[in-house]
Amino acid sequence: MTPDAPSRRPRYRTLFLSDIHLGTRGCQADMLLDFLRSHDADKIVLVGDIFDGWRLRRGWHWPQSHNNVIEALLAKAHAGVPIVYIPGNHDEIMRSYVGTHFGGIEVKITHEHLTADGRRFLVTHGDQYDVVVLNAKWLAHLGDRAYKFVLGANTWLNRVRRLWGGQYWSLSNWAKQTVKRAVNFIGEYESVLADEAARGGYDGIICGHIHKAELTQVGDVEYVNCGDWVESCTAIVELPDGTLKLIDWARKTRQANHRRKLKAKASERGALSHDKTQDSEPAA
Ligand SMILES: [Mn+2]
Repeated sequence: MTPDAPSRRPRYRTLFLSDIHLGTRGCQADMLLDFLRSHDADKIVLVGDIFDGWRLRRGWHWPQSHNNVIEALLAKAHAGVPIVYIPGNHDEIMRSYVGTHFGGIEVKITHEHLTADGRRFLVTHGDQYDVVVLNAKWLAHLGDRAYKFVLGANTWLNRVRRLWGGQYWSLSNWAKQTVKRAVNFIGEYESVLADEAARGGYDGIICGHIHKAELTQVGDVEYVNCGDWVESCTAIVELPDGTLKLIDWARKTRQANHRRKLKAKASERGALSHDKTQDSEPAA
């Protein structure tokens, strides 16, 4: 091993991951493991729906690769990387642990992230805004206190639903059923979350929940969505200078595989033409 080998790997200031959905068949744990192996960061923020408690209740699906993801994260925490865990609606059971630390992991309901270049971001899973998205038009006319009341009532209603054994009603799942509705929903969601950041005087918001990675400017604030590890395999990283970047790991993996195939084909062709030259040589 050469002494400079580890420094060739990019080191990020922060890594943001959301909607991993461990415990479901859709979770692409191997892709995430591959990603975690090649991405080191000084801090990791888990932005909700890390495991899927709802799905686990209906049927146990927990292969070794899902354990490996947990182990990889715990190993990073053990090595001194601070991890912030913000529960989402699927792992809302973790909301009972808000304010606690375990194995170097801090559980928080929301988090304020300060980038290296001094920008303030509100970090939240985002499910609590489903109700605002659904009722955006008339909620816009409400005052601040009424708005907060509606948000609180939504959380409370979902808690009651859980006590009765019902599922969290997900607006994003409902919206995804038709393309038109999904497009409208994504736009509404982005503007509601951007509004929330502006309301709190933040420079931007980092969220998840709708499984649609994004890094864009909405009005005066930056809207950043981590995406997911079910459909798209995406993450948000912060570079040492504070720049936020969206990584599409599925696409990067596809491109790397394609390059490898081309290389293999080229060397095969090279070997073939080499054989031919040898063939054309007069036999001794
Ligand atoms: Mn969610």
